[in-house]
Amino acid sequence: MEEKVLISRKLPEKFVQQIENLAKVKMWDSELEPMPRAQFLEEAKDATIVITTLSEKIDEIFFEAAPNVKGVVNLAVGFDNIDLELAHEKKVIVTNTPEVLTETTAELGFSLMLTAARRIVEAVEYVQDGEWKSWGPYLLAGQDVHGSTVGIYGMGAIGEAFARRLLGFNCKVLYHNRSRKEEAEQRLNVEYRSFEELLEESDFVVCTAPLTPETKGIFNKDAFEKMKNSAILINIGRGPHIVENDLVDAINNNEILGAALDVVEKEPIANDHPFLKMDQVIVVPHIGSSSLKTRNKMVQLCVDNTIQIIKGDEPLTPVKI
Ligand code: 8YV
Repeated sequence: MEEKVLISRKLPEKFVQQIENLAKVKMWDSELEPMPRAQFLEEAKDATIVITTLSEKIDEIFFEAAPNVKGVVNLAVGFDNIDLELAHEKKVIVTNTPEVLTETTAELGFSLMLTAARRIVEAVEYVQDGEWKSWGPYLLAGQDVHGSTVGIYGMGAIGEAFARRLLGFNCKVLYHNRSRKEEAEQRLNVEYRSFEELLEESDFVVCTAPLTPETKGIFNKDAFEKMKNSAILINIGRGPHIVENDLVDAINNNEILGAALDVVEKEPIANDHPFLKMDQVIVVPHIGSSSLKTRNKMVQLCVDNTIQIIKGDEPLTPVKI
């Protein structure tokens, strides 16, 4: 059967060419606009492999619409957009982009932590608005990261990369993970805590966990009540980890100090979302892995996985169930 590859987002020609040598390629022509669902399903009809982003839901309806599909190549390390069990049942290979984005994503998380702690966004706006009239002893006084206690929720590769960055900051680093990682505790000088203890003790809580039914909504009213009033929440995991109304209330009621978010429940965020009116909340548009080098590596990994699947070989980074 002729291989037909559907690419749901416009990618640079130098990558696409590598697939075109082996298969017929159809690619959506916009980099920023996602492919409309109906069109995606229509184009997927005769595809054997689809290269997808987090914008495409790979669910029962997709599999019904795409009976010939044998590979779903996701341009992301996370795969919460994909019904993995169903893919497995249908013997469809799923791949993701681990490792290549670990350091870049941790770096964004780290910048969000520093930015929120030192109120950089407010400070820039203050200057831009012409409000800088004099020096003040407590002008835009923020929080120190050095010497603080940082709690990492989710000690996977990105959690570890985050902890590694903290080694130079003289912080006490706590973590919570599904399973304890004793070897990492030694190597990274981090201490295991229950989720509740982590919330109670941390000045900064950083979510790097994957989204699962167990982690969805874990940062809710109960969690915010346990956190310090001076704590800042950083989310580089997935939006639905946080119950957003509860976060708005927690900040407005001074239960926690603020939040810095790379991800929100519904992306893109609505223009009238309450977060956007709050000085204590920083939102960036899901750019965790967005450095030029890393995005190129992610795309190349997708190309390599696609080529492996076309050739009938084991892909480089399959998502195993
Ligand atoms: C990306 C991500 O920013 O890989 C993931 O799971 O969330 C990030 O790398 C982006 O979602 C790529 O589609």
